[in-house]
Formats: sequence, structure tokens, C-alpha cells
Amino acid sequence: MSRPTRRTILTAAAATALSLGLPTTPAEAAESAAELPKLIPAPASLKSLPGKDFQLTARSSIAVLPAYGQPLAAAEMLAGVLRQSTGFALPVNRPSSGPKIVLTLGGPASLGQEGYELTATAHAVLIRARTAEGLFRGITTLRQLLPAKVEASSHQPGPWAVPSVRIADHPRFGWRGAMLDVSRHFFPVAAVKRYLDLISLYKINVLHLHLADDQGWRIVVDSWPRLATYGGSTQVGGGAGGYYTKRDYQDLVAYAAARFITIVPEIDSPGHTNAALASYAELNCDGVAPPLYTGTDVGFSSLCVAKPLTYKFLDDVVREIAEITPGAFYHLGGDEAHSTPHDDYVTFVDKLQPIVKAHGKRVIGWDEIGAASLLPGSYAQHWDPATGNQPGTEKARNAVAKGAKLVMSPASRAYLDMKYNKQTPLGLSWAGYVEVKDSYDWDPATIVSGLQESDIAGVEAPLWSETLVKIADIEFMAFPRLPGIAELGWSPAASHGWDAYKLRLAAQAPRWSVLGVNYYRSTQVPWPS
Ligand code: TNX
Repeated sequence: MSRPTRRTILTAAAATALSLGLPTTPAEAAESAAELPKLIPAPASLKSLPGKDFQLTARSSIAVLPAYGQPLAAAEMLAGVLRQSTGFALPVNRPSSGPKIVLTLGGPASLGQEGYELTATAHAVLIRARTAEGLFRGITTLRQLLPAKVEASSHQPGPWAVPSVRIADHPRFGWRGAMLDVSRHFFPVAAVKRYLDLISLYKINVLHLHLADDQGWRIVVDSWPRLATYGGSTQVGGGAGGYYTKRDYQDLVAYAAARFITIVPEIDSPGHTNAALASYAELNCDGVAPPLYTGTDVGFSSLCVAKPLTYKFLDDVVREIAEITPGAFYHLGGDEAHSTPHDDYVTFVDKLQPIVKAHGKRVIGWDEIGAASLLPGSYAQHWDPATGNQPGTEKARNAVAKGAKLVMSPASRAYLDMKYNKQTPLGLSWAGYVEVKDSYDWDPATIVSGLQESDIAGVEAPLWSETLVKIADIEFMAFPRLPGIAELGWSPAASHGWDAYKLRLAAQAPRWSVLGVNYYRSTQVPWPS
């Protein structure tokens, strides 16, 4: 990123002014005006332009070309955000005399599916992209270029300036995920929507929902109704649990899609299946249903690999979930199957994959699935905390050797459920403490040895919920770490650097305050007071 470099000899008065943060000379004033806006994720290219800032006013409007279809939906969503806080009418595609925001479909092929260009001058903000998705990502950037109070849900006083800039941007990786465990504790639709709103601000494009584990089955399957009604009737600690109806799930899928986020459903198997085994005795090898489980142990349950009924069950489950999932992937779990003998595990993964394929989905699983042969186009999710060549990292290389691409979620970096430090009241620490710098300061392509950039599909930040019961808990663990993972997924490796990042991160805090986000005030970050 380029920054104007100009040396000025300071007078004493100027030095005082400087220490107060005031512009000193006209040249200094120009230089501070040219300070780059603090964006997360950092765009691929960002340059200050000379000339006055753009000002959104009561006479501004939003213009879209073409004036129909998805670009119009993106424009209406932007107008919805801006009208609430500015109180301006901001008509869409009706002539007005003030400075305009213009959204256009088009631009060079190099922008790709999610890329965009944004040019802000005194006259207009122009966002150009080849897809509605690209326009949406550009709108996300525009929101960060406006003052933090633009995120408020009530009228705020202006001014509403956008610095004069030129941005050309596209993501490094196609998969930039967040995972939410709704099994250990159940989170209602409204909480998941809130999380979708927050992650979309950082250009996250996948929400992986961990829908079934030992402690709860959280989605209706009509052909096996007790999974939800009985298997979903409790959670860690013995509370009431809950589950999504198909309509709830479809509501979440649509809400996510409006933010260009794809929902990836996970039904963990063959381990982590106590809720299913408790719901149907016939799924157990011995025909006896275990009790529901409300503790936090892992690795004690397994589907019965030898029983044909197991695959009839999975065929029904995958079919019903695939029917209501427009995204390409079905996550079959596959982690910590400590009670499934190794040969059985491989047999199981071999048998489940064609079922997933038959229902039109591609497979993703935790990286243990590399023990089996993998169908072309499969992804494996690397979660072991090990780095470099350490034991544990071979699972990622195995999966790549089987033809899979990797979603990188190393627990020692990307797990949002790890405590920040010893004092953190929530979370676990089996993978160590993960402070904000730890979660940001790594490279998805090099954290495990022996991988190429092209082996990496992207990154994902999992949030397991053994200790989390409410949305404020989710927020506290995700913020401020989630924006860092989002940046690792989006921004070019060359833009990486903690010293600059921590300033950009600090600049997000006023936005979180306006949005009421319960974030952790890490001492590593120079928060504005
Ligand atoms: C390991 S990571 C698990 C989960 C736990 C998590 C807690 C992985 C694929 N499995 O079952 O919830 O640790 O951090």
C-alpha cells in the first residue's frame, strides 16, 4: 500500500500542534487528510485521491445500473442502513441534485466473483463489480468508510463524509467461514441472524452450522422426527435445548443469502452422535438407546458402522437437509471418532460420501477424513493446533494427498472458543490461550509445512459452545478475533502486518459500540478511549 511520504521540518508551534493531533502546515494538513482509511479486511489496493471528500447529504440518492434484479436489492439494502442513521430519504434510481452513490454491474474480468472497485470523490461514490455479490462486498467497504455512527438504528447528526479514495479489491481465498456450534448450547434464529449481520461486516461468506453433536440434534428431519423432538430436548448443563424447524432453517439460509453468505450444514458423524443414538434405539449396535447427554466429554459415541440401517438413516438425513440447502457443501463431521475402530471409520467415510454426492452435494469433513479415499472436489477442514511439521499436521497433508483442498482452522489460532488468557471467564484452553495477536498473526498457506497456496480453499473461525449460552457470549469470543481471521481469508498476504492491523482493529471499536457488540478489550490493541 502506498502512502505519501513528505518530510517537513517542524517549527516548535507546529510540533505542539502535531502533539495535539492538529494539522500544522498546509502540507501537513494535506498529508493528514491523505491518511488512509482504516479498513478490515485490508483491500488489495487502496489509494488516497486528491480533492475534497464525498459528503452524503439530504439531497443525495443512490443510482443502480441495471435498474433491476440483484443490484437493486443491494442498493435497497444499502439505503436501508443509511436511511436509519442519517435520516435522509436516499431515493433509489430517482433523480436528485446532491452527491450520488452509483452501483454498476461491469468491470474487468480480473475482479472475479467477489471483487469490486470503489472510487469516492466530491461528486460521487462509484462502486463497480461484475456480480451482485461484488457490489455487496463493495457496499461493506463503503459502510466502513463512513463514520461509525452510520451503523446506528436511530437518526444521528452528520456530517457524513467518505474520504476520497480509489479501491480495487478481491479476495485471496474463496472460503472465508465462521462456524457456530448450536448443539452444545442451542441458539435461536434471532441470535444466528445477529451473528450473520456481524460477520457479514467483515466479508465472511460461509456460516458453517454445527447442527448435531452428542448433546443435541438441532434440525427437524421429518422421516426421523425424534431426532429433533427428543434428541434436541436438552443441552450442556441440562437446559431445555431446542431445534430449528425446516422453515427456521430456510429463513436462516435466506437471511444469509441476502448477505452473500452460504450456510454449510454439519451433521457430525460417525462420532459425536449420542443425541441421535439416544433418539432411536435401533441405530445402536446393541439395540439399546443411551440416555441423553449434557456433559462436555468427546469421543464416546459412534454410529453402528456394520448396520445397514445406519446408511438408510444417513440417506434420509442428507436428503432432507440437502433439499433445503442451496449451497454446494454438506459437512459430514468425521472428527474425534475415538470409539469407532480405524477400519470401521474408513469404511464409514467411504460409504457416506456417495450418499452425499447422490443428493447433489460436495463433501467437507474435519481433516481426519483424509484417512479414507476422498471424492474429487472434497474439502477437508484442518483443526489440529499443531503447526509446521509437528505431529497432527500430517492429517492436513494426507487430505491434500487424497485430492482435497483445505479449509484452515488451526485450533491454536482460529478457534474462537479458546480463552484469550487465564482470566477469560468463558471458553476452553485445550489448544492454549489465543490472544488477539495469536489469532491474526499467521498465514493460512504456510502454517502447516508442505502445502501450496493452491491447496488452500480458505479459512474458518469455529466457535464451539460448551461454555457459551447467549449472544453476548458469542460476541465476546468472536470480537475482536473474528475480523482478523476474515482478513487472513480476504487480504493479500503482502498486506499482512500486526502493527498496522492493530490500529485498524482499534478503529473498529466505535462501530461495535454503536452496534452494541460485547467485545473483549484486549490490552494488545490501542483502543480509542
Ligand atoms: C474439539 S475440533 C472438537 C469439538 C469441541 C472443541 C472444543 C473438533 C473438530 N472437535 O467437539 O467442541 O474441540 O474446543
